[in-house]
Amino acid sequence: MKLGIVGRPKVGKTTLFNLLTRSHQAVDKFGSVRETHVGTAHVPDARLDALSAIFKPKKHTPATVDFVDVPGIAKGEQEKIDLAALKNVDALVHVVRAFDDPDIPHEGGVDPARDARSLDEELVLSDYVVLEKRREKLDKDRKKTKSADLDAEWAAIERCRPVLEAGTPLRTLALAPEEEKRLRGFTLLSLKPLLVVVNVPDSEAAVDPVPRYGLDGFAAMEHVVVARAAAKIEMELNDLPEEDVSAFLADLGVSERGIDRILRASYRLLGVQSFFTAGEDECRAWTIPVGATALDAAGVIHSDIARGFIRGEVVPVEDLLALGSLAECKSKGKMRLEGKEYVVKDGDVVHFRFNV
Ligand SMILES: Nc1nc2c(ncn2[C@@H]2O[C@H](COP(=O)(O)OP(=O)(O)OP(=O)(O)O)[C@@H](O)[C@H]2O)c(=O)[nH]1
Ligand SMILES: [Mg+2]
Repeated sequence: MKLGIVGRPKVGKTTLFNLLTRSHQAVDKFGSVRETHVGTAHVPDARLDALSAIFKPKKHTPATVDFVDVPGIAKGEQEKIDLAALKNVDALVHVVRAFDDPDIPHEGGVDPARDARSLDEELVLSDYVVLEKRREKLDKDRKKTKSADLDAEWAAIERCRPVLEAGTPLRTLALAPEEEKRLRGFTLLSLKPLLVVVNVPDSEAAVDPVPRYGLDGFAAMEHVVVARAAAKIEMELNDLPEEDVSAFLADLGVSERGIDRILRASYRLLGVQSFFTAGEDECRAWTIPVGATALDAAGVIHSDIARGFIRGEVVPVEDLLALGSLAECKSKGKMRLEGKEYVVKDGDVVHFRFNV
């Protein structure tokens, strides 16, 4: 899973990237370093930590999410977007600035809702340009050769065109799988699910409920989730010893760390969840779409396991943590044997039996 961090200049994108991936990329008030960063976040999961406390495995492997942090997109500079870096991202994280800092001017003043809307316009324009280029080429090709493939691609592009011309993001369009397939090769930014992260001032790190910042309309859109972070102060927590972090958070009155909140929101946005494998060798969290079957889950671990699938031995993680061992779960009737079609639940601990 990979997410691209985008936004206006100097809104805290790289700060959020550092927070999520525990990196130390330079963030700075004035300089404009146009750099793209890539990094990996470990998805925090207390259930996996508790499994490792029981099994004391040689390896403890959290789920991961990759992040790409691209340079700021100034107003009207949609053509400078680093499309190559965003090519394969599953979703975009749009950082909007709600913190005020007189040293860091922000074009037009701080206004998260306006920024959210106007960046969307930039994404729409980027997609329009990408598709228009392709359409011109297709038009020529279709005059030379008759091909069902080219026709299908043309139809998919024609479906998007009026939507983009109306200034509407493609994520609002319910594309048929066939259309989606035809468009997959292009980096269509407004088609990606969107996580809007409001970068709030420190004073609001713990304010509940979070001030809405006029983003309700956004939050109500399909394939959009709004979350908040106090990126700078939360990033600084990365460098504190773990035992000081809880005390610090309690002082701030914050119940959930920014990284937890953002990654949870990303999971929700992308419709994914975790299942676990647990044993003395390794305790590991895996990411699968909500609704994935046992066979799909087996395939995420290894194609051989899917190929030779016999059955899954499934225990809900809560039962395993409460009873303390798989043997205990088995004797108390908490372990179920499930076939290929079983729909895996969030937090299932699964052991696959297979034969290849
Ligand atoms: N007060 C405050 N300052 C922040 C916050 N987040 C970022 N900053 C500051 O804003 C400045 C820019 O932060 P960056 O993370 O580099 O912003 P960016 O969006 O990556 O900037 P560009 O990549 O240059 O567009 C730095 O001085 C940060 O310390 C925040 O939550 N609160
Ligand atoms: Mg940056």
